[in-house]
Amino acid sequence: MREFDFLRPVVIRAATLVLAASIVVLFADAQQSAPKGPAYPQEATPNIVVIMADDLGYGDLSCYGATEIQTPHIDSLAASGVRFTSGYCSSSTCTPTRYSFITGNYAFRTPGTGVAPPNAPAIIQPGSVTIASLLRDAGYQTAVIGKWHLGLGEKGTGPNWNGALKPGPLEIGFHSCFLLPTTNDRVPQVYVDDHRVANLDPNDPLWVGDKRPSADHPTGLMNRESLRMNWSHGHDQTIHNGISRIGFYTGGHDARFRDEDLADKWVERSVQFIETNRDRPFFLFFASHDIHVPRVPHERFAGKSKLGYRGDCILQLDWCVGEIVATLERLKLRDHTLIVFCSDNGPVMDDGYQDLALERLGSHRAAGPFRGGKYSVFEGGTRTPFLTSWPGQVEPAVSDEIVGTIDLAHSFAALAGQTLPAGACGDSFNVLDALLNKSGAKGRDHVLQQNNNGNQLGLRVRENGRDWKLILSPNKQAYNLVVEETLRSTAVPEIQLFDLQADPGERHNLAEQNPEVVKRMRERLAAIKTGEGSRPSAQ
Ligand code: NG6
Ligand code: CA
Repeated sequence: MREFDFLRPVVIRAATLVLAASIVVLFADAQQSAPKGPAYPQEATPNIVVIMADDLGYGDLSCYGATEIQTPHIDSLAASGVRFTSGYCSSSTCTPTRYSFITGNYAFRTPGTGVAPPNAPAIIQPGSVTIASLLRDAGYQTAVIGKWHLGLGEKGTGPNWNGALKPGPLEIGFHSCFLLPTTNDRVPQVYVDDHRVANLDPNDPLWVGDKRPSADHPTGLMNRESLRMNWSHGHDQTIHNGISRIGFYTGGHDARFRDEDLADKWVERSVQFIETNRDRPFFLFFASHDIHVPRVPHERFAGKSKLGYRGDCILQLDWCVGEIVATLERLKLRDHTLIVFCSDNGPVMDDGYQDLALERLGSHRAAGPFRGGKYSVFEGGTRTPFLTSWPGQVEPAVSDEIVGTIDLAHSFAALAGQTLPAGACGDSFNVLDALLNKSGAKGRDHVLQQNNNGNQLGLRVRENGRDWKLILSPNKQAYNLVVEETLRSTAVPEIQLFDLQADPGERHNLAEQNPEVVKRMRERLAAIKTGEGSRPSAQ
């Protein structure tokens, strides 16, 4: 009866039995007139929390086989639910994966959905059907907290950093947002609270640009010896918190955050959101910046892993998951909440800073058994940790069904009793039963993987007990190295075909021996590319 807690002080102050009795009557009345429950049956509309990690690889968690690092909170989430071994994000970089997660459409269909620069305008147009708008229309309170990286502001002008920052998440279905606007390595290092930069002093306006603003503006290029974390490629522009970034900015000093505090802030705001909405269905997109560069964990995690800053940030991410789960438990919401844990792309070691990720790697294999990582359409780029947990509703299991972040829009809509408007979320499959591990439930029969701008595509097809993987690289160039190597583009054959069961590490190109399979898969890929969407009409 927590909704009547506010009556307690009144009861204590009640001096007479008469008053106490009248409160009892009032209380009974309130119970009588209270709605019988939310508009949707409790069982059918759990709260939904999507925790999306940044650049976390298949092999980065102890529940996925890592031995050099322990992730107890994420492991217990896995033990309480389904651990997918074929869970995907749709791209091997951030912006396109997030675009397709939010819209249910493959990013390659929409030009301009590659990694967004600091002053990018909103990439998803106001009024679009999104995972958030679908759940909002089903009666959910919706919020995104953490990394956005899908642009803010009008086309043509981009973000109005000193005014109203819109359109953005609030114009596409989120009731509230608290954001890192792009990435922690892109300027500016400020929080966005709904439509405003938080704590911005109007007398110290924020300027963001891609040209050095003045001759005396310190940069990582000119002041390298002053940096606390050196850059290795890119990241040599404006310096903040002793670390140089991508892009330039001035002003907004009161608004600037410390990198060390980001994780705590996401958790603090998420706990507030959950507490505020404890009595109604909510959807929280918890978009962690961990373990993206620059990897700057809070002091209490620094040096706590064997793997250097990269490992320390994994510990920090694990802590965040533990805090969210603990909050749900404290509020007795755990059995009424579906949690999905995923990543936005595969792992990378040196992504532009000398943070010893490669040097401290030891025997850790961030992409697990897979080849490639971030930027790649080998499995390591898009096959990532993927967990679902809903105690009492989802039987714990390990599942090899194929599911992806792009499917969450349609699957959650189904969970909340919404039908998709015509033409919406055209690449999002309803794999709800597979996500909930219903007996005999099937996931996808194929999954498409793209690189940042979609000029390299991979297609995995599961047919007759086989898992074929086709990779088309029209430019014959790709970031297709194993993740333990230094990132660079190399020459690759235009057509590659792998048998994922026999060769999960994608080492043996079978294209020449299997022309029929290549032909069939190319036709299938062409059909997915040219159609408006790829969801079968039966879905
Ligand atoms: C690249 C950056 C990389 C990272 C990536 C986006 C350089 C040299 N590299 O351009 O550091 O920021 O973009 O990462 O600048 S993502 O996870 O948000 O997609
Ligand atoms: Ca990422």
